Amino acid sequence: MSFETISVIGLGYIGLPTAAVFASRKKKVIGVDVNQKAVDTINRGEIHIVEPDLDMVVHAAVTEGYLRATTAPEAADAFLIAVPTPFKGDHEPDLSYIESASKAIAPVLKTGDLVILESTSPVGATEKMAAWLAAARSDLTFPQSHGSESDIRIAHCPERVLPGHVLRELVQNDRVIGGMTQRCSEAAVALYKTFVEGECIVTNARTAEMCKLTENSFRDVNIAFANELSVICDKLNINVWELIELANRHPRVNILQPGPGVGGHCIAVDPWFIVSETPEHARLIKTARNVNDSKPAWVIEKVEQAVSFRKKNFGEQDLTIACFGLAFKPNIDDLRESPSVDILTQLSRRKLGKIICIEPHIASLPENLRAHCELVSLDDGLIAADIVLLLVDHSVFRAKEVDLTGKTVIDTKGIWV
Ligand code: SAJ
Repeated sequence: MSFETISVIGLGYIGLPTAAVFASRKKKVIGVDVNQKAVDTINRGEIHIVEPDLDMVVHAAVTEGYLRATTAPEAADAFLIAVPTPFKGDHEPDLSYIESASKAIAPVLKTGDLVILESTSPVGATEKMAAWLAAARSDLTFPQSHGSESDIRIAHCPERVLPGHVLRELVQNDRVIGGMTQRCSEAAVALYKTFVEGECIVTNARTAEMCKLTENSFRDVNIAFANELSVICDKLNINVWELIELANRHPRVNILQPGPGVGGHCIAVDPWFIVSETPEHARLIKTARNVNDSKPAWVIEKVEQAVSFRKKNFGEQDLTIACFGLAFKPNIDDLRESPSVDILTQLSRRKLGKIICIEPHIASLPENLRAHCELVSLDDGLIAADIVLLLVDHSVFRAKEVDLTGKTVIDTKGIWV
């Protein structure tokens, strides 16, 4: 099976690196995105997202002529759909981007083409995608009606890469390949073998969908355990970090780290796709989500208590609250879906004092945060702070020798306590 031309639909955090890696293996790649600005940026050999080294790979792919972006789908031998799958207000998955992408590529499909859904999806989404494609192209046959003999092959192959390490993990991670038929899986394996050095393990589409949701739910449940422990330990006056370190010395215990909440675009979203399908049975998964989602409110309460304590006992009025770290996790500059941003915004609304923030990974604050606080350097933040609120365990914070005399410290990551 040879795939001369590969089309990637959705040029975001997963689609663009995937397109670039195929192109770096000298495949002709057509990237498709509805965002004209993103398309123009990529065609200039630049990138619109933040991911280490991606700029170089995209620049090389575009200048060597292997990668080209467009807003209108064109014929290809394989199509990878990597569009967002957010949830709606009630935590129900929103498949509208997959539906639009399917309807957009349907007119250019031809016999022998492979369509892969890469977006993290609720169980059954690949079958829905197949149905949308079939409805649009009655002249072609699909696996749901014609099995292995179908004109079009369809599979779900979820991405599992860690933001910040995408280019390495795309190549090295094992890949779960869930074809709608054996032949679909074989085609998908052949495609991924272009660059995947990990194993390509074959299963069916529903299991592949559930596998991705399970991986992120597993992590979410384990982080919730750590977060719950941190709240319990605070009540019992026990240092949770010491506790976890001790417990983890047991050969079969491996507790994760508590924090200000769970951010990012995956772990806080994907477990809901299981809950919404099986609400009566996904009790633990749902509780874990709620435990993690309630952690920012707990942190805010701690700050409120600290402010009233200082006002009452020291008569201080103009307190400065310094928030250390805004990114959704350490050593990255990605502020999207960050619990720290949520905490900072809510603190400023409560008018508890002057809010300043320290985020060494960004040069300036995004527009929506400028009204709430000022971005200062690590040293200036440490000098100005009455209340030190540590929200992200960036390496630069860990490495800093800090003198916190006279300050109230709320350390959600346990590095300065
Ligand atoms: N976090 C904690 N305590 C921990 C570990 C993480 O509070 O011990 C927090 C982080 O600070 C962050 C959030 O959890 O706010 C998520 O961070 P993460 O590093 O656990 O995960 P993501 O969202 O960057 O990437 C995850 C990965 N999934 C798993 O590790 C199972 C990645 O492999 C997936 O590809 C990605 O989701 C995705 O796209 O689904």
